[in-house]
Order: sequence, then C-alpha cells, then structure tokens
Amino acid sequence: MGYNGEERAFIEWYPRGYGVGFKVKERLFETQTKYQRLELYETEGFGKLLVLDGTVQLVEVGEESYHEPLVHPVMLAHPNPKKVLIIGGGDGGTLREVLRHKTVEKAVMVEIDEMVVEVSRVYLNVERGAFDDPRTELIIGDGVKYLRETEETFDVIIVDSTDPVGPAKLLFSEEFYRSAYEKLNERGLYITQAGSVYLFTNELLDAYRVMKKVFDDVYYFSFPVIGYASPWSFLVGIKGDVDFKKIDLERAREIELYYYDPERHETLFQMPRYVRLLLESGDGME
Ligand code: AG3
Repeated sequence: MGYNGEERAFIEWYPRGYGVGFKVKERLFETQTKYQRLELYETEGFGKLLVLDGTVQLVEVGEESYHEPLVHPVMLAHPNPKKVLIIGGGDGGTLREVLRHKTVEKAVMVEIDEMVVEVSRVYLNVERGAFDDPRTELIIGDGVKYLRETEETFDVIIVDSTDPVGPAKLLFSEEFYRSAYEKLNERGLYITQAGSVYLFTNELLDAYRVMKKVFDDVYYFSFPVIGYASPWSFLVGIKGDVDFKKIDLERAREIELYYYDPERHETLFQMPRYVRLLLESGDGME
C-alpha cells in the first residue's frame, strides 16, 4: 500500500499482490481526517489522484469511466427521475453527472467526510459547479443514519462509497438495503459500486445475495474503470415496475457521453463467465 518515494509512484495493492499504480510527480499533501487518511498526488499523465485509506478514489483523467456507468444507466432506466439521493461521492463527480439530467429537481448528497468535499472543491477539476447548483442539497453526515431517519423519498439512490471490505461495510448490509428500499418511491432504482470483479468476487456475490432478499429485482453489471482493478462491478436494486435492461434513448441523446454507451446498453451486462455462473447459481435461492 502506498507511496514509493524513490520510484515516485503510487500503487494500490489489492489482495494477492495485485497492484494498480500511477507514476507521480509529487505528493501534494497527506492528512488524517476525522474518518480516514487522505492523500493527493499529481500524477505524470492522469491529472490529480485522490486516495483514501490507501485506496484510489479517482484520477482526474478518466474519472468519467466510473461516474458515467454509476449514474446514467439507472437514471435512464427510470421513466422520470426527479429526486435523487447520493450517499458518499465527496468529490462531486457523481453529483455532477446526476445534474446533467434535466428531469432532476433535487439531488441530495450525504457525505460523511467534509474534508473530502473541501479538498475536491479546491484541488480537483471534478465537481465543476455541481455543489453550487440550486438543485443540490449537501449534507455532511452519516448516510446510514440519514437514510434510516429521513422522511424524504427518492426515485434513484446512488451509493458512491469506498469498498465493501472497509469502513463502508455497513452500506452493504441487509438493514441498509431495507431502509433504501423503503425510501424509494413506488418505482425506484438503487445502485451501488460493488468492488473489483476478480479481486472482490466474494464480496460481490454476498452483496448480490443480500440485495436479492430486499429488492424486487437485482441486476449486476461491470465496467472497465481507469484507476481501479477492472473490471469493476455495480449492483442495481429495483423497486416496482422498472426494467433495467431498457433505457430511454431519447433522453440519453441529450447527454454527451464518453464511456457509457447507451446505444449499446446491453453490453453492460457482460461478466466473466465464471462470475456470471456464480451469480446465477444464487438466483434460485431464497
Ligand atoms: N468511490 C469508489 C471507490 C472505490 C475504489 N476502490 C478501490 N480503489 N479499491 C470513489 C469515489 C468516486 N466518486
């Protein structure tokens, strides 16, 4: 894990010694926030790199390869997403993509760590005005508690958290899924990032099984994300009458996209064969 000053590289180490790294020009800073260790680097070719507790959150060049598939498929599968909740997402990239949808009247973002928001605002070219959008409501607080207690309901809930293996584990619990289900409107979609397909396969399978207990339907998909151990997995929970395999292409055409291709939506569902079989083997179980 970490920064190798000699080689001037930052490498994130995954299980079994799999590394994802960037050559860096310099470390801009490192600090311990109330919740986690935050590091910021200037990389050689990918802009700034944001690291939390040793894990890569994003590089500026290519962050859309994560934020686009996290946001647009669910937004375009919902017939009219007006109210959206984001849990985590402190850098503002998810919020920025949500606000590109004209249907959105209100986007609530609940981030636990104010420092991540502050650092991103000042140093990163990611939020691009999203925090100042009049439709945005930014809450610094605990997403689990917020979801349990809020009286508001949402069309889409997006969990942009750290991995299912660390402090964010609670966001992958049955209790949390149940409060999300409860706070979705009659028709709603829930999406969470679910880790590296190859390196966190067990966590992905666990999350899928638990989500199946709670949501009316659950879909999985993967996407190659720059900066993470790809392919990266995403899980979608459905409430009510929504078909995640179908999206609104007309609305999609109003948004210029670089990575996620709405005209090839069906290619999202591509999984390595053994993972698909593992996921499907749980389908019949209750
Ligand atoms: N949220 C997802 C971080 C997961 C990365 N995991 C890892 N590198 N091990 C990132 C925040 C982007 N908005």
